[in-house]
Amino acid sequence: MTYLTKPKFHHPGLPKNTLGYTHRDYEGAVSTLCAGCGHDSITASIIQACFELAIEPHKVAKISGIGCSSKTPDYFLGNSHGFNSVHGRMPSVLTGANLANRDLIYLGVSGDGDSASIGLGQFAHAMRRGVNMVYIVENNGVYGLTKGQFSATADRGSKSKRGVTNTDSAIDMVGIALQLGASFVARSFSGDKKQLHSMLKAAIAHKGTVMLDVISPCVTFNDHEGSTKSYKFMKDHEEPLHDINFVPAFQEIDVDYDPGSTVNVTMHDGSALRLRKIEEDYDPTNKIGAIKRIMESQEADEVLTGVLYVNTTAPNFIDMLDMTDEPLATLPESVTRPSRQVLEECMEELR
Ligand SMILES: Cc1ncc(C[n+]2csc(CCOP(=O)(O)OP(=O)(O)O)c2C)c(N)n1
Ligand code: SF4
Ligand SMILES: [Mg+2]
Repeated sequence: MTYLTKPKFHHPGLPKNTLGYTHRDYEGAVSTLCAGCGHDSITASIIQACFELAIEPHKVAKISGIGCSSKTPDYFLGNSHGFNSVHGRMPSVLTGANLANRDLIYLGVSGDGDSASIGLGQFAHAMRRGVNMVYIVENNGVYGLTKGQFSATADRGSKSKRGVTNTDSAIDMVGIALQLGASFVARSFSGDKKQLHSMLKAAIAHKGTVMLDVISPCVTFNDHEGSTKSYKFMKDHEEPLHDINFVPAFQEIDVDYDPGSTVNVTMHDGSALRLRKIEEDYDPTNKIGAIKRIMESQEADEVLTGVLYVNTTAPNFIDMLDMTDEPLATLPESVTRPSRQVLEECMEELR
């Protein structure tokens, strides 16, 4: 089986990555979301990150649920595999695909309603199993597609556009992802392009479960006074932990860094994640410290962003199951199908 997608013919002057692809090769259909929707900025960052990382588009599988956020895989990586599943069920479809073909890069794209409301059970089990994927929650605190009902990530006391106050407490996606066992947990803001873009590149390089909570304002139903997921609220309350710099493995890592002011994390593929500290004492490899800092930020009404936790040695789902090196999807039938004799022996045991 050959995997190479031929770069399409584009204007010869367009910049190319190390594989010869242009930015256009990573784009998708034209977005039908509302102008100014945060989700479109996340789409743009995914396209840019994949272009810069020189990923083969056909080596990516985009899986989503239902919602405006879950529509977005149509707007990026038009040459990749994609499956738009059922509301809240993206994790089980992604897990199944992962079992069948361990060689793909899995991007799970979801919304706060999709993951924290109807899909919370599925989300939890995907996190605790260590499924190899980049799970992105495009978090706007509402069900955008069904016209602005509160989701389970809406903060207690925040107001809907119609003036209703939310009385339930919010689920913090990064807090629960950490407790459930994700090995790379981060939060960003769709309006913070520089941070999101570097974070996405590091997330794709990570082997294991990545959970990215990206605050992504819904300009139509949740961008007003009293919302805690609006552009204005985020501009006023975002509290970045560090400046993120990512150096891919194929680039020579020759930039010096000062260990006093920078945390350096070597990723599985040899690439480097450099976190220049804004907060002196923050250590992204300390899970207990991360949970404590997240809880402190909730108390202080801040929205903490950055790579909150990374563990490059955590076991992942596929390795724990001791799967074959060759993906099940490409093994020949002679290997995957039991012979008649084996089936008869099984039947005999059941008699
Ligand atoms: C089983 C099921 N229940 C309810 C719905 C209706 N529904 C469609 S999208 C949605 C919420 C989407 O919210 P979110 O995941 O936050 O995505 P957003 O549109 O905000 O990006 C709901 C309740 C559905 N499609 N399927
Ligand atoms: S309704 Fe909200 S989430 Fe949906 S496309 Fe419009 S702005 Fe985006
Ligand atoms: Mg939503």
